[in-house]
Amino acid sequence: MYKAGFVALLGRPNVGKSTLLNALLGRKIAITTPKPQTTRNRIMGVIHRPDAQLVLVDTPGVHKALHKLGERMNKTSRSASRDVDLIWHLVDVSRPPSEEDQWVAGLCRSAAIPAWLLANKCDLVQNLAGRVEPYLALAPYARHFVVSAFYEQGLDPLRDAVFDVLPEGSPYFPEEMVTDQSEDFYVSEIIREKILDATRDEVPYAVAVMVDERVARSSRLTFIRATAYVERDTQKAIVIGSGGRMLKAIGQAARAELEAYYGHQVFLDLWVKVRPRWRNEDEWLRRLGFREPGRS
Ligand SMILES: Nc1nc2c(ncn2[C@@H]2O[C@H](COP(=O)(O)OP(=O)(O)OP(=O)(O)O)[C@@H](O)[C@H]2O)c(=O)[nH]1
Ligand SMILES: [Mg+2]
Repeated sequence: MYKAGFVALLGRPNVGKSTLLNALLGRKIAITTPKPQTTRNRIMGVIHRPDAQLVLVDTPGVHKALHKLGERMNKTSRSASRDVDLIWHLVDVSRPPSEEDQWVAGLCRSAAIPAWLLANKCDLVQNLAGRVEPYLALAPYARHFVVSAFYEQGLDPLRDAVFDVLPEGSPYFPEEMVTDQSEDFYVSEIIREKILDATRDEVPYAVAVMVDERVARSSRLTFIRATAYVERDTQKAIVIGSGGRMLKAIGQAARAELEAYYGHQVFLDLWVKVRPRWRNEDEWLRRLGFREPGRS
């Protein structure tokens, strides 16, 4: 009997959804940073077993949207919650529930799909039961698991439990497929991750990265030209830094990770440009992979 199914990772920003996705897959497909609202798109990761296929769906953190980008991100999470067999509501158990956690609980309820509570970052707390209780009060979750995605604690029971409940069915994706994201998207995300790591305040939220060109110049060298867009000249000056030092450091960090990914040399030609108010621009959001808003 073959089993296959989808599980959506839902939660407020920064609780560790993408870290958990990477940990369960055993490789990095989604970027993670200490800054909230890191993930902007739905990212699928596929785990293959001889008798089963589990499709994990990482989503943007549910938050109070301040512009169209935020609205599209929330909508992405909302619609991802409807098309799955199971929802994992991830929480940061080292912090008390917030209004955003209540919204996520509401999403789980309205999706009418079974949901489990995943109490993440358990490595940060002592009195676990006391910390989990307020979260369990948010919604009648069928089960709950205490995990540390970062330190990979508690993942085996979770894995066993989820493969147990997968519905019978044929595989959704071919055996070699690990993620649905394109190569250019992955490359742009690695660059964005390095920009998020290097900047603070409003800059991380105002950055979008697009790959303009990516070619294998030889079997040992990939050439990539990419542009980081920000909304203001002041943000551009921050990303470039004095004497271009910040941009150079960002480029070096991204190149090092891309070289490890490709297993050969990468030449990264990284530019910074201003695109005022792109976070409210439909055409731009479409280019970044967001569909036009429907009525749902
Ligand atoms: N101590 C600790 N830190 C964790 C754990 N899981 C994730 N983190 C950290 O929490 C931060 C946020 O992790 P992400 O995986 O990016 O969180 P996310 O829920 O995907 O965030 P968004 O994409 O913004 O919604 C990162 O700095 C992670 O290293 C954990 O189990 N323990
Ligand atoms: Mg994320």
